[in-house]
Amino acid sequence: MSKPRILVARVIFPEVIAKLEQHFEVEHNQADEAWPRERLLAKLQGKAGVFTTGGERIDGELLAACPSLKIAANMAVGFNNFDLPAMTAAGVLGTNTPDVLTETTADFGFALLMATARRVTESEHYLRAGKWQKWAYDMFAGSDVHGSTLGILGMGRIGQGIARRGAHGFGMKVIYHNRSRLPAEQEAACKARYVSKEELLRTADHLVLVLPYSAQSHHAIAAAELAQMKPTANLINIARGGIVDDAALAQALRDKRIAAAGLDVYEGEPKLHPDLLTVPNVVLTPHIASATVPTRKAMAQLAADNLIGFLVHGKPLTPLNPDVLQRT
Ligand code: 8YV
Repeated sequence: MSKPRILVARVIFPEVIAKLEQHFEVEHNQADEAWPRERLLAKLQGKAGVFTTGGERIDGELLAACPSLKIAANMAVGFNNFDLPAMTAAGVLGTNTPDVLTETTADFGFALLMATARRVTESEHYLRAGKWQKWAYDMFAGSDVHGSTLGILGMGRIGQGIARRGAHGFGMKVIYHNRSRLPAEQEAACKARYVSKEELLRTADHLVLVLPYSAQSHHAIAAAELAQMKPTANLINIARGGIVDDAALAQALRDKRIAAAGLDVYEGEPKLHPDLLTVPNVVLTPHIASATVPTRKAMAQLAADNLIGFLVHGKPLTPLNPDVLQRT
């Protein structure tokens, strides 16, 4: 019997390709660049599965053009690149990679928070530019992390990981806002108190965004929300571009409406709003919150195991629209 055919849309670990090749006939994008949409659609013809990395949009148009497709396996916990209702309607399964990246991503949230609060990159640029000539009482004086108020918007697994680090590691007072309140034992584990979004904005010293992107969370932080924050507050976004209105944020940073920001994700990435590149009080990283070697390997393995689980054994590990399973 011939093996099912799958497409791997981006370069990934050779050992993961080797594993997939045991079960599938694999076509693998080996170029540095993502395929343009038209090329992706052409490559998907006759494929039963696609390994995506979060950058490939799986929507009604693609599904109509690629009727052989049965599963899209995202190497990411976020799946805003999937039109899940359209996938469910077309009988196409979507899978993501939860859990395996939680602690690594929470670590990075904290790294960005610390770097932003203590002006790490701004001071390094100053030093590298040869500008460090003398001591000054206020040179790169930032904000304290220990004992401050940590605000978290979006309290899923990663949000709770950040809360635990803040509460137990840095003695921070943790407040959060989420679509729904956590059960009491989960709140206790990360010493977090549920507050309204308005209170969160008004009282957080460090506000970390960890909510999924959707039409509802689009520009959840825009000019009006930034105006409610303390002028001494720092904003950290490790969630998705589009949750923050980047133009409004750049303006708020320029006007010192808030102290600083640490950003890993951007509207329209990998392009950035040009003003973010010119304001000094922002730490910028290129969407690397989950990027440690072990975690990226675990994510790739889980995406591959979802393809194998579903197409070979009929049992994906982390399905997003399990309704499809009942129908197949
Ligand atoms: C990935 C992410 O880097 O998991 C997510 O949702 O944003 C990141 O971990 C990215 O999507 C590449 O797969």
